Formats: sequence, C-alpha cells, structure tokens
Amino acid sequence: MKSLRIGMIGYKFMGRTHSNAWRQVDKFFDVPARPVLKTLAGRDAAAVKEAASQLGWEGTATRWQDVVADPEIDIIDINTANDTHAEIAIAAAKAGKHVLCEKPLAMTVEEAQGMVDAVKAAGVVNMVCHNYRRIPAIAQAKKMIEAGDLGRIFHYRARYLQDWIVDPNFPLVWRLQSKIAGSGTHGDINAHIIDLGRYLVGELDEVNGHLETFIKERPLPEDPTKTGEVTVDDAAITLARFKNGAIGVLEASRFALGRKNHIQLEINGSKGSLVFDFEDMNRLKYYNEADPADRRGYRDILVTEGVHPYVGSWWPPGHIIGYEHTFVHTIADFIRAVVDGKPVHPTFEDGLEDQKVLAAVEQSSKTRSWVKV
Ligand code: SOE
Repeated sequence: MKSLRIGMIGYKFMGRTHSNAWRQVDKFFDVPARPVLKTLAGRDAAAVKEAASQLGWEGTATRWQDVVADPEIDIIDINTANDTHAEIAIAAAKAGKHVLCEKPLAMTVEEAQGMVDAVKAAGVVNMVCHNYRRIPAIAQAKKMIEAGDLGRIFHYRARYLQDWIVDPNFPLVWRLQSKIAGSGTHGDINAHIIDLGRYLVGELDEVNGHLETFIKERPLPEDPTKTGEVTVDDAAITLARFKNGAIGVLEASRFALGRKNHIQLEINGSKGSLVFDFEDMNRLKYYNEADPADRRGYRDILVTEGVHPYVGSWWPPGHIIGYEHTFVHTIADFIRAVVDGKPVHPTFEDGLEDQKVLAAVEQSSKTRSWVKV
C-alpha cells in the first residue's frame, strides 16, 4: 500500500487529537494510502521529543521550516496558534506539500486570500479542519437538505457555548490576545457555526453582529501579580441573511456557565426541520410536515447504522462514536483527496469565505450596522 509521510507543526492544542486521528485512520477506514507519522515540530526540543514518543511520531524538529523543506514529507498538518497559519501554509504549498490547517484559517481576509493563492498556484490539496462537518449527524443533515427533505430553508439557528474564562483570574493566554489569535470566541468557536451554516444552508449575504468583551484585564500567565489587556471578544452574537433568503441567528460565548462545549443547531424549512445537539451527537431530530397530521412530531434518527455517513467503518450498528472520531473522518477524506488529487471540503477557499464572514461581523460590530459579506 502507498504511504503518505506527515509532518505536523505544533502539538499543544489540536495536534494531539490530529495525531490520534492519523494513527487510527487506516485501522478503520478503507483509505488508499497509509499515513506515516514522520516528523513532529515544536520549539522546545525536550518537550517535542516527549510529545513525539507519547503520540507515536518517528522524529522531531524544532524549526517548522526544516519539516516543510524535507523532501520526504508529503503532507503538512498545521496545529499552531493562529498567527503562524499563513506563513507555514504558504511555505508548505510552495514546497509542493498538501496542507491540512486548523481553523480559523487565518488572522485576516488578506492572509486567507494569500493562502488560497499559494495552494492554487502550487496545485496542492488543501483543507481547513472544521471537524464538526464530519459528525455523522451533520453529514446526514447535509444529505437530507440536499435531497430537498426540508424544502425551502427559512431559519438557521445556532449556538456554540463554553464557560472556561468566566473566572476573572483566568490568565491572559494566547487565545485572549488579538496579535496571536486574531479574535477571541469569534474566530475560535463562532467560526465553527459560521462554517456549518455555510455548509448546511448556503453562502451568507449580510450580517449584523455584536462582539462583547466582559473582562477587560487579566493576570499575566508568566506573572499573575501583573495584569494585561484582553484584546479579543468574549462573546459574539450575529443576525444573518443568507443569499438564498434564509435568515440566521448565531450566538457564541465563553461566558455561558455550565456549558462546556455546547453546540445546538436548528434548521427550519418549508417541508420539515432538523435539530442537532452536540451533547447527544449520535442523534439527529427530524420533523416531517408530510407525516399524517395525527402523528407529526420530531423523530429521533440514531445516526449509528451502516447507511449513515462514516459510522459504518467503526463498530457494529448501534454503537455510538465521539468527538475524536470526527477528526478521523476528516483525515480519511483528506487522504482520499490527496491520493486522487481532488479538492476536499472545507477547502482553503471555504476558509476564506468563513474569514470574510468573520470580518464582516467585526466590521458590523464596530459600525453598529448591517455589513455585506
Ligand atoms: C477551544 O475553545 C476549542 O478547543 C476550540 O479551539 C475548538 O475548535 C473547539 O472545537 C473546542 O474548543
């Protein structure tokens, strides 16, 4: 079987989840190539060696440039903080590597455009890791929407809530600094429900958003006796109009006590509705207006059968899967695309479109008005 050699840059954030997925993928999925976990890169030599031995990587590097320049590497998987995505991805594309990049794709629309230009010029396969697209229930929802089961779509209602920074003494980590993260809750988790809205409903036309920062100063991680300014948003609310006439309400926050990684979607159309709740991710709720009037109601589709997207490759029917499996699905599709030389969604162009929506919401929050995407 053909092998694909992987170089991963950064392992502290999503890199562990990605490593696990690269290792599992060919054990369960019928992929046309086997990934070889060749080099893991991180700035601290001792720490990256320790991580590599734990995560199953053959070798390590302390400079990402060395991994990108390695002629033996086929794929670069970028898991660094947001401010380095563009530089690494552009260099990787120029070196002829296929690129998988964590979300949000970039810090700005201009950076994202540069990344799109680079992968197009190089003709390499490129993908943004919006793993929630590959939850079986979400992929099933997409299938049903495309088949016309919902009819004309009227509403996209989405919320993504966490609570890990409610404590004002939580330190000023990189995700709370705009020069490293670009934005806060907005680019980190609102980006996911923006991407899911584009995937399931269609392109956005205009937005009216508001970004809020509740805690404006936080202790510095390196010296908690001192504080620094929080330069990103803590919460983001958005009203949206899609090009197909649907309207959307999106809410993202890291200040929703009790909500750890809460994602809920509801889509209402002229023929039916779909409801998804990540805390019950193996289930999709479907309301069909064509059901006999005395039997109408939301039905539960337990998305665990061989007929459902992805799950047939895992355990026997009825056995549920979890968060980590969404990364395996993402990587399985990416490997197939690399071997076939075909695009795989979400491409960097999708990442660029997501970035335009993020920027439009930021602009709208500043000008307190509707902004075209
Ligand atoms: C942190 O907020 C985080 O790990 C995000 O970066 C992921 O994209 C999200 O899926 C879970 O939360």
